[in-house]
Amino acid sequence: MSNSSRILNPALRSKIMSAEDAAALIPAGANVGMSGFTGAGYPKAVPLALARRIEAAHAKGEPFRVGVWTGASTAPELDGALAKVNGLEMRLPYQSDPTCRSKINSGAMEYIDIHLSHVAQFVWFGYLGHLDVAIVEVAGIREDGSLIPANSIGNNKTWLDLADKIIIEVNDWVNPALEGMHDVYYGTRLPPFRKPIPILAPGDRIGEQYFRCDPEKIVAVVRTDAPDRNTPFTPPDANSKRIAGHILEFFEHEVKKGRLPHGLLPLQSGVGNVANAVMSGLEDGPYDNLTSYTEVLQDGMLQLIRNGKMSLASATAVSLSPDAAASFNSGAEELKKHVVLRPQEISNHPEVIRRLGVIAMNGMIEADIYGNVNSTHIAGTSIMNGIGGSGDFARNAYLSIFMTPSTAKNGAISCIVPMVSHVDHTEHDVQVVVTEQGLADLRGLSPKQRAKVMIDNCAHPDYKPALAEYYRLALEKSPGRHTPHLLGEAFGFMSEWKAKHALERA
Ligand code: 0RQ
Repeated sequence: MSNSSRILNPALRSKIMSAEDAAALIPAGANVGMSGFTGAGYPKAVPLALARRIEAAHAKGEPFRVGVWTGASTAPELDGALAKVNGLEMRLPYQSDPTCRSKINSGAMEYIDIHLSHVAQFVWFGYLGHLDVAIVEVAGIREDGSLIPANSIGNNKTWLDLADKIIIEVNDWVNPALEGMHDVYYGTRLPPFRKPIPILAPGDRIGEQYFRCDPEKIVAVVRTDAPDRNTPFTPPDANSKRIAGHILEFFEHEVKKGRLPHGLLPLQSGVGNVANAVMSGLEDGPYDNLTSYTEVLQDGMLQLIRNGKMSLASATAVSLSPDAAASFNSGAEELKKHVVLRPQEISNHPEVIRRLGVIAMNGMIEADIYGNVNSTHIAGTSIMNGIGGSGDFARNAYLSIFMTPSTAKNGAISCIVPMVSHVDHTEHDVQVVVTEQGLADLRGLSPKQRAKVMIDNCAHPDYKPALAEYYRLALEKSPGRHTPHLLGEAFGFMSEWKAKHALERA
């Protein structure tokens, strides 16, 4: 299908222009809501043109920065390009771009890390200020001006509803057969007028296939033909396979105990090596008719659908390797029976997650001996990516699992620590911790009982003696014995490893 036949509304066809002309419509200081979620469905041309405009303004000594709000992480053409030219005043919610990360950590730009289910409602509540411009990638524009979503939905509905001006990118690369996969819910209201979200099963459709959009607000339509940024697939390494093995054994145990049904419960899983290893493990496992209620559909889940092991996946975006993306694109027609893409405030909605009884599996940076989890900060001060949807799922899940290799940086740092240097998920939201060493089932345990299981089952043998010694001393000298700690020493313990790591790197 050519771009012109993707733009069926005559009034909007007359607004087709270059990315440069569209970027010229964005004023300095604007808050810009952009589409994009884990490298899928982000605008490919206008952010790059905006970055060039900002660079030119800076060369003339004119200040020019914007606030950028998205669904989640995007790509070098968006976050990377704008961060590189110091064009970002404020960025929210989740990012994973190296340039953006280094600007945030050097203090050159502001970043707000927000639960992904909170973003849209915070904008509606007026917590984040006014949204001036929306830039949204779509698969096509229908005759009546409604928009066919692309490979992610994220916060696009909110951006289109609330922005003063809208720039639409129509991407020819997206398979038009995607039409019908989306479910855009228009039933959300502001308190006190909210109603239950009527999703009773992961595949329930409660909304519309298209974005409604006031054509009067659309100031530019830009044509593109460019693939999403897809992360190459790396086969699971030995540690990921071991972590996956512990989780699958645990599932079997839970089914035997009658705490999980035979088809398990809807799965949520992050992206990356470990998540893919768990999904590969499920392929050979005894479970059929699996479902997921998750944020992103990654390679492993797509494979489970293809093999008939997973009947339904609900997400807000795809996050695929180039091969899987090609397969997703070509198979869109068939996949529509098995995949629903929703706005992120619905894919990550606490009410639905709690009702469906989701099994949440997320990565982390470190956990402490009492089960508090740090997902976002290195050594307590530098951001890695952000909390993403992990908090939406962890707090409301039927079973909340966090996983990591037991050490980082070639063994120089233990990921099991006395006290986490930053808390994203409190001990109350963490039920199971898994490393390649083993699995700590923290359910029903007091803090002191948890400490023993964490050290025994999850810590690396190189760090087990030091952790056990810390705990022994804390038990002896801590002023309170409910959650024994030696506040003066808890972080000193880590500083020692970090100093050792710095020495090794020097
Ligand atoms: O750094 O790349 O410089 O080597 O952290 O660690 O082991 O590659 O693991 O890619 O799975 O990421 C928590 C960041 C894990 C991710 C986190 C260093 C390590 C490496 C990455 P290098 P790995 P992963 C659904 C849910 C929050 C969002 C979320 C994340 C880098 O899972 O962002 O869960 N989670 N979303 O070397 C120092 C430690 C370290 C450490 C790891 N203890 N100390 N460095 N690293 N542990 C998905 C979405 O929301 C979209």
